[in-house]
Amino acid sequence: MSITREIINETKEYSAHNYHPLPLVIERGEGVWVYDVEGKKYLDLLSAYSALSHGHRHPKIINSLVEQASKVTLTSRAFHNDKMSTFLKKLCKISDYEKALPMNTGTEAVETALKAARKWGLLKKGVPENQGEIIVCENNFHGRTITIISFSSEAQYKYGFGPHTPGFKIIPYGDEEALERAITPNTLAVLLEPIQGEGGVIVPPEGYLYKVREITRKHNVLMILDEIQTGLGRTGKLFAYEYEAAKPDILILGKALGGGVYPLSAILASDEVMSVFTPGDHGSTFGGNPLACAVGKTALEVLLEEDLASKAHENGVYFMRALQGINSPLVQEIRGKGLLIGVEIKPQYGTARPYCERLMELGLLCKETHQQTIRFAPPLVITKAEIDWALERIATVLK
Ligand code: IF1
Repeated sequence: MSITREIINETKEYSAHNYHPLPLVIERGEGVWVYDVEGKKYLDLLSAYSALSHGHRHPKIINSLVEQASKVTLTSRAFHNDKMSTFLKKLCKISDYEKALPMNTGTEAVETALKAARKWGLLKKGVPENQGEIIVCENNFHGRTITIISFSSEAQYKYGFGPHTPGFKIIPYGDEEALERAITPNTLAVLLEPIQGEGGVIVPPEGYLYKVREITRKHNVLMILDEIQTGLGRTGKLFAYEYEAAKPDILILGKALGGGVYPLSAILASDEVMSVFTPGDHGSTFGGNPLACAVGKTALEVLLEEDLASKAHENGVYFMRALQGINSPLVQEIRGKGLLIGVEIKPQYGTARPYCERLMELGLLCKETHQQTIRFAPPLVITKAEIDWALERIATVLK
């Protein structure tokens, strides 16, 4: 029996079956390439759902990880450490916010943003306790905790996990009138993604984010943008909100913030909003740990030094144009921005999964999202030559 089969069997034996992975076992990663236990090489077009924007094991980021690991890795927030403030200062300067609150996973950062909005509603907007409402969009994906799946529109994410958390209202994505109609005097915030990743790489109509910003400002409602997937260069700008001058009241970051080597997330907000948190209100064992902050600071430096946002813009345009150029009869639509691209397969040609399996055989790793869409999200360090290598194989499968 092959070592791949052995490891997959052992995984089936001892791991919960909460995923359905492609049948390959990765043992090493370098830049945009990964190698399986049989020594086969693959081009990573998923980047761990956009957490590997810097590529696998970026030398400067690994260097920071190793260097900090030789000093101190964890202090808890019961004491200060010498890495958190410099990281948060850099993060605030880059994103133009006054304050940051560091967490670990994206889900935790989303929960932190929701708590900030609820307490802001009570203390600053004067909405009576437990009456506050937060508006979210259909087809959202913001994480997997019980509160967050309570406002998912995906039945599978909710089934069996009730009772669900109250206080949320779901409206259609991309429809600012629906938002205007949904706002009441008890509305605290609207939470949305600039582009819906898991939803199938759904890009909203031009001007939508700007109108959301206008409407929320008019009604004294917080705009919260989840840029865990779209942020940090992925869509061709540092933050996707920059396309429409729709700077949110709370910006949520994660994934690539940890440089692909360590879980790191954060929310960014004004002093006014962040001041709702007083000592002891909220926290986390690993939040703001020196190892994560050392890695995070280097991840931000590499992001700017290598201008990964411009690369994502330029290579994204190139990649999408070339995909259009294949003129595949199987393709319903090609959507996306920068290097966050979705290729929707027409239903009569089946679901996206078999195409991902075929692409894997040709050495390309990607993942389907919501049945019909193949998501291409390579590391932002990918070169045109590597994109061409991928396009040859994609054309073969999509012909
Ligand atoms: C899974 C999806 C992507 C996210 C946005 C918050 C989070 C995510 C916009 C939570 C995380 C991951 C989670 C992972 C698969 C992947 C995913 F398919 F689930 F939806 F990327 F699209 N906001 N997305 O995309 O961050 O706690 O995971 O760090 O749960 O299967 P996290």
